[in-house]
Amino acid sequence: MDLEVGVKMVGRVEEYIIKRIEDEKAVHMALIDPEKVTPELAALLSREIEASGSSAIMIGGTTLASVELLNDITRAVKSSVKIPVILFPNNVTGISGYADAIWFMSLLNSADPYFIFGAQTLAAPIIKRLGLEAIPLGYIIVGEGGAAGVIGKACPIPYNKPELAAAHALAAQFLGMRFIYLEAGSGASRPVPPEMIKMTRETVDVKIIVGGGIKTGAHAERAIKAGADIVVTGTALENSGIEKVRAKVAEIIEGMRRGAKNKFKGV
Ligand code: 1GP
Repeated sequence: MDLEVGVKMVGRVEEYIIKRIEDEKAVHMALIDPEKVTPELAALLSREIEASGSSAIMIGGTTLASVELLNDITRAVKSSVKIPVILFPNNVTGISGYADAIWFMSLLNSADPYFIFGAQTLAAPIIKRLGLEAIPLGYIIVGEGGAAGVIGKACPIPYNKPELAAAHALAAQFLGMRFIYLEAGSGASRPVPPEMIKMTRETVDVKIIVGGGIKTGAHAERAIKAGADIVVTGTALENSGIEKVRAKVAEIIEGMRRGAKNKFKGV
């Protein structure tokens, strides 16, 4: 049964993401950490990333505290590419009016209410005032968790407890969130295991994003094959440098395409 909903909740960037997932079965997003690049480098990198077929640029970093720095980087990226620029905030300082949208995220397995609903309450009026599209996202930290786990005071879900990740994701879906992010932590030595992605996929209907420690086409292939809709890479692109970033994104996207052709086979 279709229901008429009075308020239009889904904005242009989200519609674009959903369309690309429907068309391509696997979407790549590149993460740029404002603390690791200059505006000039961010502009060059994002052009290369767009040219190699990535669907969006995400901007954020776990220890980011300078709105000025974020604004400089976001402005440089936004003026360099046509694909959407989506903020990936670590705190209320992760908001910039130069972006197209923001992942409006709650760290579901934090022990600190600030990261579940506190920062969001402070941020919401700013986001509205800036006219940013807010895309609701349940953020779940698993495995090593990295710096995001420490800063966000997460209780990371062990890799051998996929049912806990799936239960968190289902609770998020019941709360109305439209995306789930399984996060292993930036630079994680082991990406989110396929079994955890698969169980989450079998449990929820919302879109699943996977990131943290995805460094190769084979890693990306495994994540998509297990049921991820979106793969995010940051560290692998940073480490490639400007000369090799185009080839690295292409390798990851090729892996994702292979994964999309073999979805759910032999996971
Ligand atoms: C971190 O999931 C993202 O929040 C990306 O992780 O830097 O390991 O690619 P990497």
